[in-house]
Amino acid sequence: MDIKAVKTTPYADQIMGTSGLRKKTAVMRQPHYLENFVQSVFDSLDGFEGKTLVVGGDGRYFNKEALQIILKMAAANQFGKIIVGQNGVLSTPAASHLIRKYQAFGGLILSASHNPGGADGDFGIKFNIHTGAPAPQILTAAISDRAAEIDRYWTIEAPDVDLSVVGTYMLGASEVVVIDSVSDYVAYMQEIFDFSTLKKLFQSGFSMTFDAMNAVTGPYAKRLFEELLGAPTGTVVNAIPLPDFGGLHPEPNLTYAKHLVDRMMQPSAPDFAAASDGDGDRFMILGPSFFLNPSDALAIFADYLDTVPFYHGKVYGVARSMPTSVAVDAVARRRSLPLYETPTGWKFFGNLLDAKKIALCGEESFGAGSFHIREKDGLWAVLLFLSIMAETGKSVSQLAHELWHRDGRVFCSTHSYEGLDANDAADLMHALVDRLPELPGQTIAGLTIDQAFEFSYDDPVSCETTAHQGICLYLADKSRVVFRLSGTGSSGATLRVYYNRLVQDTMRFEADVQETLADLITFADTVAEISSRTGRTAPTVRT
Ligand code: G16
Repeated sequence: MDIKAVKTTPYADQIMGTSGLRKKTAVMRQPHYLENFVQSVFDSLDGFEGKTLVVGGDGRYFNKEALQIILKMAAANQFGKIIVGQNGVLSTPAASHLIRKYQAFGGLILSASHNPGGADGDFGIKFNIHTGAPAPQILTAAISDRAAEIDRYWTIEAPDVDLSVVGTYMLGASEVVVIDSVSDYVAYMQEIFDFSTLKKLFQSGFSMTFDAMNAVTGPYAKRLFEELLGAPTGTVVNAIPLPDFGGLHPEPNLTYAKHLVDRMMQPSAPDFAAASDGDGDRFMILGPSFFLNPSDALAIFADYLDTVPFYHGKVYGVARSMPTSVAVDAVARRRSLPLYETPTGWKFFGNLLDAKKIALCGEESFGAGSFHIREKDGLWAVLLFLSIMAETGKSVSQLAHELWHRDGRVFCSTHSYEGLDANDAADLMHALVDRLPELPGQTIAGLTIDQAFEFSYDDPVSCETTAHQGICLYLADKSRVVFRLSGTGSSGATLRVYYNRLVQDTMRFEADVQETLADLITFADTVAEISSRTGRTAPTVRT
């Protein structure tokens, strides 16, 4: 085998964010850019020679070319076996599952998740460790440090591997195993959920739309819902993964999946609708004329997880990211479950899941998951919700109302200001941090601040501390406003402002979310000077 060292020079911007390295596709395609990052990952790991690496991506533009580069580098770096999804495609949850199932050393997942794709869109790459979890903070820091000084990478001279045909190929001394992208994951879902009960749901005339948003979940959803559960052909829409997602922004929320939301507001709406994102780890759930907030979905999952036999006796505890609404906290209290509050980013749940401190975790950003893998899992969330509906006979709206009547309704919303000037956004955050000591006790825009602090997380398993994870302002009525900068954008900055208010008065449960939060929204604009500092009078996305 002709292994060669290629000389290179570092790029200054290979710093991993909330979920791996995400950049404009054109940035990723610069000479040696991807190679530098991949070699920095390998150089930051120990003892992988002869072991297995799982590789795949969400099929976006540049996926195939990037995979061939990675396969050759993995062979040159002496991985023994490389498992890759057919045509280079693996959803993020499927990749996490494969790492665990085949006891791989780790995996490289190519995706910029919910970010748009195409030549002018975004591309991303992340490394997941042997548990299937995203690389922890300590490793991502080491990778970025290595990338800042890298001067060579290893590759081999070899023809491209044919990824279109399932089979085993040799690449230098390494075995490349091309597998069906869908089968292992679908078989695992059949282990977790009772497919005969779910099949009966569809046989009873239950109607559903699943919008794959021209992204990776199409083939998985077709196999699950149409082939195995007997939902009619056409239940899965936008089912063919396209390199540019057909121009759709593959982020299931009220703004970017508006076409689905509009459909669910029609009298002809099906009983249930769901959508997933670019790499299949997010979910959005709707009922007829009803949007289920992801924080409420997490609370419902916590209430009903143990009705699924796979989880009997294993609901150890639950976790949510700090900006996620406190709806799940009430369920945890009611059911005497330990509750953990982590920073934004799935990597913070890994230790809690491994240590069996939690069975379930989730985020306001349309993510939920359990110990079945170590990533959030959009299709699992949809199957779990369908299982709960089958078990209880209740609709999406009924399950949400049941939750509100038990625990009160937590009105919550995330406002994202996308594409801000990075300096303006950083200045806004710094100015707010500087004022934190003086804020408690002040009344601003009619609301009195009770507590003001920056969120810091002490991992109870690794004992590591992660500071500066968002600014929290608690008001006298226990409402909460959180400010943080997104770590998943590829240019400029995105400011996220998270609103949270618990309402116990049942007469107010049907109120409009934004109206219910209006005074908090005015408060946030005033205290953080959002409009004057950014020039924006409204967010880009409200969820
Ligand atoms: C990623 C992370 C999530 C996080 C989300 C938003 O999701 O895995 O944990 O909540 O980004 O992060 P941010 O607010 O920093 O943009 P995904 O689906 O993009 O991988």
